[in-house]
Amino acid sequence: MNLKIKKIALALTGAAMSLSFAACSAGTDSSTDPTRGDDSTVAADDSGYNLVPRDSNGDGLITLGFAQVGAESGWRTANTQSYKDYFVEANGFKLVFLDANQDADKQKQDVRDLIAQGVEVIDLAPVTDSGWEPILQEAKDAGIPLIVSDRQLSVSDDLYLTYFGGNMEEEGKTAVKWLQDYISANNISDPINIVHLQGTIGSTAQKGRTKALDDAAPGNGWNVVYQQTGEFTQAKGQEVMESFLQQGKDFNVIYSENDDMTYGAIDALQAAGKDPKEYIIISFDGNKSAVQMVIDGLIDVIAECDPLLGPQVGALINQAAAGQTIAKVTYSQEGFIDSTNAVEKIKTAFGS
Ligand code: GYE
Repeated sequence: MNLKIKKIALALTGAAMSLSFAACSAGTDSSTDPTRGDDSTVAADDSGYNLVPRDSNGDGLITLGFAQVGAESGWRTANTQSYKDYFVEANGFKLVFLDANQDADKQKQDVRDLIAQGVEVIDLAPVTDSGWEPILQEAKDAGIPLIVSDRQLSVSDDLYLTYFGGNMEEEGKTAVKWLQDYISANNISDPINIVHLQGTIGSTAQKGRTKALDDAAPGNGWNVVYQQTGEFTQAKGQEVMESFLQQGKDFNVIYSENDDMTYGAIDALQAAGKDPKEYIIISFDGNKSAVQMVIDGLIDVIAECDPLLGPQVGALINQAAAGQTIAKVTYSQEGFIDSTNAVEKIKTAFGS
């Protein structure tokens, strides 16, 4: 039997939900005028990495080779579009776009292809975080600066120029703190049994969000009754949820590491004749349709993750090209969306 704790729970006030965010400001300035191609503008960063983007072929544009993860989610579609919109000639760029189709091995070949093509800067949004040292060293040896975006890497930081994107563990902590606050504000004493849909295993988006829940569950007395990857896709999220439902254990919370898997999980619940409103549903990203589901009471909270990185990465490239030292790591500004702010948040939500 489901515990239906959500049904008895009261809406939280904004005050009870005030969380502190560890996000740093991007601090970028797209108005910077790059001094492209002038060797005097090289600035070494703290790690000793001293390659900066430049117009090495003198065509007046910087060619960015973007090694993208794939097209698995609404977040990803919005992320790709933001690069395609920003990295255009009118902004001083050319874009070479390669899609790894969520395949970590293919993506390593993609980066090698970008090096062979002689692009002037590489942006790598890594599928997974490991095995990158040789390829990053090859880019460095070829004199091509490399930016890591969206997901981080477990490599020494003297192998890349900068990281720009979300702080995945902080996003997970935001979600976990929301659940703690919700439980205490509503005096919920029932056991908390969590279904955990994970993202692509080995991506820092999965590792950080999973770590936050795994770290918090024992101390809070929460049981994670199912934990499996849904690979950040709606279809897989639905399939995994269907198999959990068939196994028949009780649960009252769903912690789903992106909106697309959440849509799939909700479809699976409904197909099994269950009412999603009777579960506490926690999601990540903040697509417009997911924010609408918060307004409709289907999703309870979304830990935000900003996909619109193109202009912000562009500003960092321009700053580095102008010889300014840029931070090794810059995290996006991120919060959460629940019933207290969804009506406001939907006005600026990304995607459809
Ligand atoms: O949350 C998910 C996507 O790496 C932050 O990847 C990104 C994640 C995002 O497929 O929807």
